[in-house]
Amino acid sequence: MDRILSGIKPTGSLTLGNYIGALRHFRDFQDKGEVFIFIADLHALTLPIEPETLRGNSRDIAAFYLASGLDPERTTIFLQSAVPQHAELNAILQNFLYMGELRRMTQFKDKSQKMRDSAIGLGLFAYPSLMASDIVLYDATIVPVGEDQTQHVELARDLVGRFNSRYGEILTMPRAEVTRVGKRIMSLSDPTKKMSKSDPKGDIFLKDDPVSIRKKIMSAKTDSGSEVRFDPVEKPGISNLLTIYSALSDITIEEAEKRFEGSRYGDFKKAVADIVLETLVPFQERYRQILSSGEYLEVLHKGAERASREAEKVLSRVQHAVGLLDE
Ligand code: ATP
Ligand code: LTN
Repeated sequence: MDRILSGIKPTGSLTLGNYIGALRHFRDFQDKGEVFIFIADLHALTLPIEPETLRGNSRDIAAFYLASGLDPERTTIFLQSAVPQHAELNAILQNFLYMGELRRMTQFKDKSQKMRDSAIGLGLFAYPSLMASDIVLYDATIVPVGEDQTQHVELARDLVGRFNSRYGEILTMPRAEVTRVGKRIMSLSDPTKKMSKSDPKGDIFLKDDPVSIRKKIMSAKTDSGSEVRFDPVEKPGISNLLTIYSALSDITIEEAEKRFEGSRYGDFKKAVADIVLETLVPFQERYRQILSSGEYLEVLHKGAERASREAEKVLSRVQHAVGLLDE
């Protein structure tokens, strides 16, 4: 049976990109194997963040997980920091990743680009080591993520190969699973850039009110010409909206193109806004209700207990393999 694991870091308010690329798929995996979904709060500390913001974001993600249909009876939902084995395993596995390969990580390059060396935290550089630890700690075989995270999963795979060739078959080999449509949703104001919760220009946030969601979509940057056609190079804006539309209506891009053949940009945008709101409005209602009832607290508590029991098994295996005394 597959073990499925993924997480989102509470660095900001979740976007439509997070929803389409990651969150909406988690629920479907519940029928395919044993699912572990966590809030990567330790990873959120890799860039400066206010304590209250971090706490609020973590609560929000817990509520969004439940609102998206994750069933705590079937899925283990927890905070990364509540399971100390993540940090313990990382202390061992970080020795099997090398400076050269960490330096090549696109996310590190993007995030550290505008920073002075003296301001870049070690945790940002070592981010993929903790992420690899998250993955192998649960013997995960499938890791559902958006495209931007596949490089980290590849590195985790390298680490598993390296570790196992030294110590035997100790760690389980994971693979990334990326959604067919919507693996990289772009910003609405600059469709050449990824929609990202820490760079909020032109983003749709899952918490936005319906009026501003519609406004953002209606004023999304489009391209010259008037044809609704998928062409990410010549028509990045329209292509991004087509991707959002197809992902949320569960049809192919070609089908969506056909549906809007001959439509004007304005009518097309209106249809995109309709489908986004149809999806998000009921979702937001569930989210608000879960947050005010506080039911997520009990879920996180039980989740951490269950996760910790599973994590301990792998941690012990690794500690023993590398020669740490375990009697
Ligand atoms: P940050 O801006 O803090 O780097 P982010 O918005 O990129 O955050 P993450 O926490 O890194 O979000 O990602 C959570 C999940 O959402 C990951 O699986 C990631 O691949 C996916 N994801 C993030 N942004 C997008 C996007 N624009 N399109 C599709 N998937 C995305
Ligand atoms: N880096 C991921 C969050 C994350 C994650 C993981 C995802 C941390 N550990 C393990 C999948 C598996 C991100 O930014 N979304």
